[in-house]
Amino acid sequence: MITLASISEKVHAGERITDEEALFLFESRDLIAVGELAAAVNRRRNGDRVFFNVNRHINHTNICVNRCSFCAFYRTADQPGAYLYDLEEIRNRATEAHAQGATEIHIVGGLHPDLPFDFYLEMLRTVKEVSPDLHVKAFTAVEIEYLSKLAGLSVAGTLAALQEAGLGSLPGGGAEIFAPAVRNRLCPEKISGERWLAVMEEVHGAGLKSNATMLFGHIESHADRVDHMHRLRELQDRTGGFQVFIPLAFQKENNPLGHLKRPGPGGVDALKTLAVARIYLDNFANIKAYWVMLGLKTAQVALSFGVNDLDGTVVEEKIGHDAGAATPQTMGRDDIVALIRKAGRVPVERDTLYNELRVY
Ligand code: V47
Repeated sequence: MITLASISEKVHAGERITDEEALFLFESRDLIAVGELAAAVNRRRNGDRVFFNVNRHINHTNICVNRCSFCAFYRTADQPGAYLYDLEEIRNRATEAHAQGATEIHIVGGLHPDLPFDFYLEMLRTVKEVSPDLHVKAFTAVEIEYLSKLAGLSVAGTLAALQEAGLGSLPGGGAEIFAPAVRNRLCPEKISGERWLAVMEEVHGAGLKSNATMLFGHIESHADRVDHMHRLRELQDRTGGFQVFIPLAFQKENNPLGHLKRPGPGGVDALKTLAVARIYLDNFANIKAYWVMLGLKTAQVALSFGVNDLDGTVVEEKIGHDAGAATPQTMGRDDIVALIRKAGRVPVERDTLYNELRVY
């Protein structure tokens, strides 16, 4: 019989937990016990250290051919509010970020119906021209698949061209929920979960690191979350290319899914999800609390529930804020350091590839 004690014994012995055990943890009403177990796993790996980075997000366009039901960000080209940055606007943002000490530019955007492949290469080159030291983490697996069609190249060929132009690693977006029954309701036009994973396998095969996300707190079940993490753990066993797992808390405003009276996850659900992820994903080095979607207070408390990474300064965030996120657009380096210190932990500034830059 599965009990909290039997799971705890396994985890303390360094053994991997099963899907059934992960489900048991999700269904447990003992949030504190689950959190303590996750905190113990994290303490063993990372001690008191909590990572953050100084970064800037650039969402170059919100024009998108995929009309995902959870998304408040996308527009069709003729809708009010549709936008596309030109290379000058990209350069200005990268220049500003570099002046503010950013080490990373995080670029993702909609699947624009008629930009040439060259635009994407130019975007990367533009950032690298601002400073070759800026790491460009860009394009989800969904965008990579789209770009490969656009370029008429294989995924490997597309990645090689993007790398040549300055691509440094990939963010983890577009994963949503892999289970087909849910995915078909969330984003029927998006590539399948299997394809997302296959593209990431090629990304890792090309020697690039990536992140992995899971959009939670909408129509998915606990079993769907376990299935999602199962597929990630399995791929990670084969490639080791994922740097961090990032559960993204669903924001409910201005999107059809929210209008179905889906309120998004509460604090208890968010903390439990991060904790179960820390316990289950034994081959992931880092678990990130993305403060933009979680809220600052929940993100801070998450540091006692297995989390060792808070993302970064962000600066300009549209995807969560268009969907009603109540957090600020940005946090200064000092704000993040204070937030971590006030949780009794040690702030460590990292670069995108998790090299330590400075201990505060
Ligand atoms: O794929 C869209 C999500 C993702 C909503 O890799 C929403 O370091 C909540 O992936 N409520 C993009 N989430 C953002 C993302 C990300 C963010 C920060 C760091 C990293 C990283 C990756 O945002 C999308 C989608 O899953 N999203 N709409 C919404 N209403």
